[in-house]
Order: sequence, then structure tokens, then C-alpha cells
Amino acid sequence: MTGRCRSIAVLLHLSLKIMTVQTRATVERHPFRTHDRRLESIAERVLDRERLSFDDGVILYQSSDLLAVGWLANWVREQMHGNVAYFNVNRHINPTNVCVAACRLCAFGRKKGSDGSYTMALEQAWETAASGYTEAVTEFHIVGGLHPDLPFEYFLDLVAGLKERFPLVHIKAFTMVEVAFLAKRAKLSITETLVKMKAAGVDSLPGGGAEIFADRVRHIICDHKIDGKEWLETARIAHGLGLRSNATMLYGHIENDEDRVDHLLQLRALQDETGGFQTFIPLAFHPENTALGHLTTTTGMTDIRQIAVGRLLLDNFAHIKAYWQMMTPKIAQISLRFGGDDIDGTVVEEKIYHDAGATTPQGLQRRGLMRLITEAGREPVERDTLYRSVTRTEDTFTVAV
Ligand code: V47
Repeated sequence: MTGRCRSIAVLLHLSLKIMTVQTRATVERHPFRTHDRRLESIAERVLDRERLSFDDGVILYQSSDLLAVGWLANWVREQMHGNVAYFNVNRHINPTNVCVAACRLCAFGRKKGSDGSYTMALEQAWETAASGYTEAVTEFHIVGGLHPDLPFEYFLDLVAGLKERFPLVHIKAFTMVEVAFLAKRAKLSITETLVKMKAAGVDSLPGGGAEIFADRVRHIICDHKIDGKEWLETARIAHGLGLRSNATMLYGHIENDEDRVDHLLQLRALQDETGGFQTFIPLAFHPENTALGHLTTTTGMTDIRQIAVGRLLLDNFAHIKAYWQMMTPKIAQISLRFGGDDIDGTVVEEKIYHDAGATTPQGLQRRGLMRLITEAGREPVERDTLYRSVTRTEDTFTVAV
């Protein structure tokens, strides 16, 4: 083929590709359009439900056409969930903020005995749980610091006591980091630790502590935590024992786009293996009162892009959560058009983000969450932790199984 013929062939191929993308897209209300040529082949593969590569991920992060990236993520989201957007009625409980890790990213953890440190007695933790119960929570979300002295039994008793008092409530407790720490303290394997937690009443695990898996970044933001491999291995073991979990990614600090893509693809690879992740939650770094306080906060555009890229790369995750407490209710609403299908729950009392400068409310009521979703043009569905829909009567709830 001469050089001229080759150029014509390439041009023809490209126009055909664009036509295919546009033809497929015309079934949608708004056709796919982009001024970023690099998104065209990505669009074609997204619409064919093909897996995206590492390089695609970097392009999605770097593209100047965020609306086109969002269009694609929204397309996938609507294929998976139609017009539904999920929320839940939950309560956060942070039994202690005492922590040996001293992560630079964190404003919540305190050294033992220092100003502002606290550890709840078990009765106090159970009372705290009850104090958000007026709307009949379906989930307790429990995470805390890595306390140097609290015995493993404290955590088992905490969970068992909650189950005894609130048998209908799903207990989503302890990040992979806490599990690994407690295992070491109790001189047990990860498997033994999780088996005991499950027997005490832990039903699933939250997604925290994943941060960014790349060692270079982890050494700076959370040097004393388990590394990325250990986080993934702990999740693998939990999934193997039938405990589902979430997965997070902390962005907006010192990581780069390649670190973010690497993080997402490691989650995707583990999900291929176990299928145990329920939802992905990108978490924006809040710098106030942390050792990285000189960094700026993320902007709305960056936050929305995380949701969209998460939806596009994590093709084997059912849900992408736009956590309203972290994103603000307004950005969470917009995220429901950029790939997100969940805004999390009532929360009631939040410490980790508020210690780091979050200005969002401590909690929202059920009707407030429904209003956010409805006004984003989506249909609110109350879910339990396992994404089963919840039907309420005046003073109780039932979960469709
Ligand atoms: O692991 C800590 C992050 C996580 C800061 O699974 C910070 O449903 C920003 O994991 N700025 C805890 N982020 C929260 C978490 C979570 C939240 C909501 C729902 C679920 C779920 C999980 O918060 C930590 C860490 O990654 N974090 N400090 C900070 N200054």
C-alpha cells in the first residue's frame, strides 16, 4: 500500500469508528460527542462492554473532555441500574480514635492519653448505637483507630453485644487494616481473626484503609499501615470466608494518575478472582489538621471524574458510591449522572472527615437523602448493606431476600 492509500484507509477507518459510535449512541437521548480524539476508541469499547486498559485509564484521567467521560460512565451506569439510585439508613460508630499508626493523611487518630483521645466503654458504644436508632437503621458502620492495648475480645464483645441488642441490623465493621492489626495483636492468622469476627456477628467489611496501593505513595501518607499487597490479601481471605467488603481509594494528595489507575486495576483483578467487592468508594483527601495540611482540597470536577473513571474501569463492580459526606450533597447529586448509583446513608455522626475539616452535616435524614436523589432525576431506593431493597412500615422494616 502506498503512503497515500494508507492515509486514506486510516481516515476511512476513523470515520467509520466515529459513525459507529454515533449510530450506537443515537439510541440515547444525548448522542456521544467528544472533542478529544483519544476518547473515540475508548467509547467504542465501552459501548461494546469491552474491558479498558491501563493506558485507557490514564487517558480518562487526563482527557480535557470531562463531559464525554461522564457521558460514557453514565451510559454504563444506566445499563446496570437504569434510573435507580441507592441510599441506606445507617449509623457510624467509631469506638476509639487512639491509634498507633500516625498516618500523615489522618486527622482522626490520636496518641493514647493525648488531648482529644477517647475510647468508648462497651456500654457507651452500645448506647451510641442506640442513639441513632430512631429511623430504624439497617447498618452499623464501625471503624476506629489501631489501639495499642485494647484486646481483640473488646472488639468481639462490642460486635456480639450489638447483635444481641439489634439483631436485625447488619454489622459492617473493621477495615482490612484493623483486621490485620488485631490479628497481629491476638497472635492469630488473618483467617482465624476473620472467622472469630464473623462468629461474633460481623456481616461484612467496610472499604477503608486501601488509600493508594503504590508503595511510593503509601510510604509518605500512611507509612505504618499494612501495605497494598496485605490489604488485598486480607480482602481476598475475607471474601473466601463469605464476608463481602467494599473498596476505597483515597485521592487528591500526592498520587498521580498512574497510581490511581494502578489502584483501580488491582481492585479489578481481585474482583475477577473473588467477586467479593460490593461497591467502590473514591474518597477525596481532606487536608485540614493532618500532617499534609499544606495540600489543597480537591475540586468538584476532580471528584466527579473519580466517580466516572471508577465506573468505567471497574467493569466487574456492581456499585459506585458517591459518598455524600465526603463529596458534599451537591456533588454527590451530580455524580448520579456521572457513573454513581449510590450516595451512602444517614450516617448520623461522622468523625473522620469532620476532624479533617469537612463542612458537610453530621448526618442526613432518610427524607433528605431521598430528596437529593429525586432532584437529581433518579429514583431513590432504600437498600440494606447487601443492596437488597428495604420496605418500611411505620415502625419497622423488612428486607427483600
Ligand atoms: O480509611 C482518613 C479515609 C477512610 C482522611 O465502606 C480520609 O461503605 C480523606 O473507608 N481525608 C475511612 N479521607 C472511611 C471509609 C468509608 C467511608 C464511608 C463508607 C465506607 C464503606 C467506607 O477515610 C480511611 C481513609 O481512607 N480518610 N483520613 C482524610 N483526612
